[in-house]
Amino acid sequence: MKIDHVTIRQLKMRMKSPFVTSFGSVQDKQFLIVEVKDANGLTGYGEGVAFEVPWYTEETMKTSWHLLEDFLIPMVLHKEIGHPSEVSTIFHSIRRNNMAKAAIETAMWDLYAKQNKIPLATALGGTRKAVEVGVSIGIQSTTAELYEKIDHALKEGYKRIKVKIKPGLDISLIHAIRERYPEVPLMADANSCYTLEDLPLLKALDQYNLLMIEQPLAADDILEHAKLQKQINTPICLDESICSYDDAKTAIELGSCGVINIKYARVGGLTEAKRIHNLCEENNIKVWCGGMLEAGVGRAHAVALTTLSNFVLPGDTAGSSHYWEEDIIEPEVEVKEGLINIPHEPGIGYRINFSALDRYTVKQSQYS
Ligand code: OSB
Ligand code: MG
Repeated sequence: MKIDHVTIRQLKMRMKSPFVTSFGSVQDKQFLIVEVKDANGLTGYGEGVAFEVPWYTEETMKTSWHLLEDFLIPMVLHKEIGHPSEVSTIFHSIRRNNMAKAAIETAMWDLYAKQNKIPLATALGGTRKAVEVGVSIGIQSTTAELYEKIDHALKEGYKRIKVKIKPGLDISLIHAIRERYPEVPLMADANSCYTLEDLPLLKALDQYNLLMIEQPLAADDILEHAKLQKQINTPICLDESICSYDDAKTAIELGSCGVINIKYARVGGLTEAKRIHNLCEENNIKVWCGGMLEAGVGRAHAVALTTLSNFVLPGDTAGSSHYWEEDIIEPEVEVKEGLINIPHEPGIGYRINFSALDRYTVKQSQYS
């Protein structure tokens, strides 16, 4: 395959409600959409999901734009590439910057699947016809609001509830949720805000029958997570710590986790995500698909990835309407009874809603 034209767009989309974590809040989400085009005019799309502020990983939307424009696009434009799985190898000389890499790597996967007239899920080797999803609920100002969000998610049929915790809003919060929802499949995401000094508190969470605790310690604390996992019963799920196949290998060998949240963008694209998925499968580590509050393009890639066999737990890829008044794809990603049906159309399987895409675009550049 060969691409002759690339467009980067910066979009600004307002979320229905702000998403709050221990690091801050986002409501007007800015991110990138990358379009790659071949000589026949076929197009593939990818989403650059880095936030404006580098709280989750070191990348930002602006660093992604810089990496794409100055390094990554020139490495693939007008080059003959056998298969999209080669793109991550081509990018090997560029360190990290995984979300920038994923933005164009996923677009190449979409284009490849369209060129071959197969769904992206099939191109990736996925077999599921539908995937299970849960929701991730940000920090709410009051418990009443949290209950309202949980009630709504359960009514919509989501398969599990994830809540964000932070120091001062952890045991009391989980306790309150368990009082009201004793049986709901529940997990907590700490986004790296504890240290091993918080061991008593993390141990105390064991009594609440959580499915897992996500990323309790710092991103580079893979060793400390192994020490923690030996002392708590709740399975640890790593998110921020796993940015590559090698990170996953280290975590598995050390016993740092029982579960890995795979986000294709955090690991540099679908190819690396699949390698990590396979490694976890061989080592009995369960995986599920995380989210980055994506718009439709990024969401469609995540949904396709989730069709691989070891995605055995519900993901964070809720339906479009959970986040947006109007998404940039048609049809939107829809969740029924906690399931997303995998589209049959070639590529990501959803069409771009160009009228919405244009309305949300605040800046764009073309490369050919
Ligand atoms: O830690 O999984 C996370 C959102 C932004 C950044 C990091 C995380 C999250 C979420 C929400 O938990 C996932 C989603 O709904 O897309
Ligand atoms: Mg997380």
